[in-house]
Amino acid sequence: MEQALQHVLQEKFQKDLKEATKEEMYTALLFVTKDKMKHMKQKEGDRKLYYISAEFLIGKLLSNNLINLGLFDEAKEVLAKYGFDLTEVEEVEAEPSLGNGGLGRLAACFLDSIATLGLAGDGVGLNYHDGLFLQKFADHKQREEKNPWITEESWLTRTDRHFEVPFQDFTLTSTMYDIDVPGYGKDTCNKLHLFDLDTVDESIIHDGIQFDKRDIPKNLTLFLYPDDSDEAGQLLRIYQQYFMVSNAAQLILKEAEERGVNLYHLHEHVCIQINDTHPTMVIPELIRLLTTQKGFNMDTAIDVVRKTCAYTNHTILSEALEKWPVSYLEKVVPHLLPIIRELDARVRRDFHDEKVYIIDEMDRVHMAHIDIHYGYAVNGVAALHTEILKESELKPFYDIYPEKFNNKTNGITFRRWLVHCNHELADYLKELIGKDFVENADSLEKLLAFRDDDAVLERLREIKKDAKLELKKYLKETQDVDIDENAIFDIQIKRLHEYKRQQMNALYAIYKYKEIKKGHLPKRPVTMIFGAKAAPAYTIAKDIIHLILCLQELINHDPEVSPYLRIVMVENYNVTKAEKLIPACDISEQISLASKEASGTGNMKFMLNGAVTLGTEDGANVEIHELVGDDNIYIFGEKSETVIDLYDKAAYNSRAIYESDPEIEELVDFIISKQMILIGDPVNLGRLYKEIVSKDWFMTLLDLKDYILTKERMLEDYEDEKAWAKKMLVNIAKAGYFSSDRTIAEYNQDIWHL
Ligand code: T68
Repeated sequence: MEQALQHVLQEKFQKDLKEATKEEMYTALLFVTKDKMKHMKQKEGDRKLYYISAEFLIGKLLSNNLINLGLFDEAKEVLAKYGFDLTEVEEVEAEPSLGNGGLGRLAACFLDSIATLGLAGDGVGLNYHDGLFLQKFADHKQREEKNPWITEESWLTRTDRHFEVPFQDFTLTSTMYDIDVPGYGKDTCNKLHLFDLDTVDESIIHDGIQFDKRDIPKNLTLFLYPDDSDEAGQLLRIYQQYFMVSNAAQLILKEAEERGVNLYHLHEHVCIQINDTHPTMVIPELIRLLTTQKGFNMDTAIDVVRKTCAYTNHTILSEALEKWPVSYLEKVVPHLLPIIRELDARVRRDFHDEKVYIIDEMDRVHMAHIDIHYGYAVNGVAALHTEILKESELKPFYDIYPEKFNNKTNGITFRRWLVHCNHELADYLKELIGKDFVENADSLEKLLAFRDDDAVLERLREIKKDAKLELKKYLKETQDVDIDENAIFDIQIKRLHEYKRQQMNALYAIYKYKEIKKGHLPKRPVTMIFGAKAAPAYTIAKDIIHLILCLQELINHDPEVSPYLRIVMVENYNVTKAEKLIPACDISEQISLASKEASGTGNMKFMLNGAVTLGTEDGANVEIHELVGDDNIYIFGEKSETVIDLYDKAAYNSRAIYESDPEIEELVDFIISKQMILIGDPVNLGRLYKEIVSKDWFMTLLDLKDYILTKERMLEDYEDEKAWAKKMLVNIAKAGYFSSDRTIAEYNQDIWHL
């Protein structure tokens, strides 16, 4: 390592290890690591997986690659010898923000696990130059800025693969870039293939993240999901999706032919996982290529494709289920329409239920319906979610194809979410139970033997305290905020969405503020930490951010209150910030309206790092609850059956709750109180107030009181330090089930058969 670094520094910068800057040292590490991976091959296998996804939220790669290659300790030592701190050197790396949230991060965890299990599987996606926008706060509001992450030297390697992608008005030539994906402790390496266009022009971006949405050759891979609130935005999304899948389909066929595969047996050698509906057009595209270029007839092409593709559903929110107007597809990819119409005609011939048609009476194409009819497997991402798909959202399909439906409860990679982000805890666990858990997550259960060991419990608390101190330092340096490491850290970090109910947590802050004002002081201070980006066109989500930022201003500057309660909204929440926040958390907020959060994966990361969940019976919280038992989780709120019933009967009435309960009324009214209006914008606060009182689509007021009571009980319980440390221990010990290695082993066993 020392020689290799020395060599790069000499060659590239004519410098010695002693003289290098942090930036140069980072580049040297990048080169050495990339060079090592260049010589690693993909494991040979009969069947190869292509995981197609519009998002891969991979995060920074240096440490993770070093860990997986077994080079981390050595690199750290060499750097230390020359006065460098690896953590600081890593700060140089820009985070590739190629995803929105859970779905994209899941894809990244999956790539890590696929490689670690030694399976042949590559990711396929797009190389967005600016990824997701950079969030800035100004006037207590979110501003969006561009977020370029590609530097001259990066993990991307330009390849000489190019494909022609035909659109209605022009044909574009793609370039494929690769990022290596090494498995932990393996000598093989998979790839993430990211397609791009050489003509993309970052200089067309102006005023934050504005650009001409119609200039496709210049804008196609500029941003991850640009604002799709208008027609131009939606058309751009279709351009992006088709570009992604046409490249994927051409790559898959080319690699199959290079491997000598008889395309009539494609399904025996290739498997395609469609991550949500964004890559659905790969189905008609493959059928088009097989019939127009490879001599297949329609029946055979459909049959082969059906046996090749599998689909994962990540949401039941109907607004997130893609339905493209036929007229839009006509404008962008008219050559796919005859195929889509043929697929629809076959469905109409076989089934007489319009709920399962592909093209509806409003002439919209239901992308998920294509996946379900013309794929061989459909999975949800947590037990409850899959049950809801089978019993309500996708029931008509489940009735037709019960054998296609299966559950794959999500997971997270322990390499990033424990070994990398929480060295101190990982090292201590290795000392206690051996290092086996890094690859064999179930062995974390060995920790249970220490549940009554005072020294172990004490050490777990110390480790938590250290992580809190680290976070305190980080927030001071990056955002100039002061927090108290002796406070309870209560954290909600995830995309801003009404169903995730950050607004309910904000109403708790109002409750606590008022209590403290009345002289009811908590035994120990509480620090409420939020991190969330709102989609640029999602008005109410932005209003909720405004509410939180105004509360932060009010509470942190009130000398009577701030010694007991603080609010911190972390700017530009991303993977890198998650890695700092999660180890420091005491209370993990997982408070979505039951039935709405398909799984959640943040809940798993927090648990693994010894936080205790405050949550509803939703998504994977249900499974966490089953694993840790009633004593080690705090569950509140209505259950999913009740919620679904309320929706079915249209029986929820937030105004009735508001008007009949003076305590709730007082909290909600505070949003538009004089003090708040003095700080904030009456338009935003007024709109949010009105939304909650007169609509409250995600039933905040329904669960508010139970939430407050449960959180108060949790704060009380925290004071029994030993009992709390035991809860931490049980959570860590039981987190093994949520390793993405387990999830991927199940995908392979039940769906992929690699
Ligand atoms: C998330 N979905 C689920 N979607 O919300 C979460 N959607 O419960 C689950 O744990 C996670 O997927 C992994 O399964 C998303 O993150 C998106 O980001 C998204 C993006 C574009 C369009 C629709």
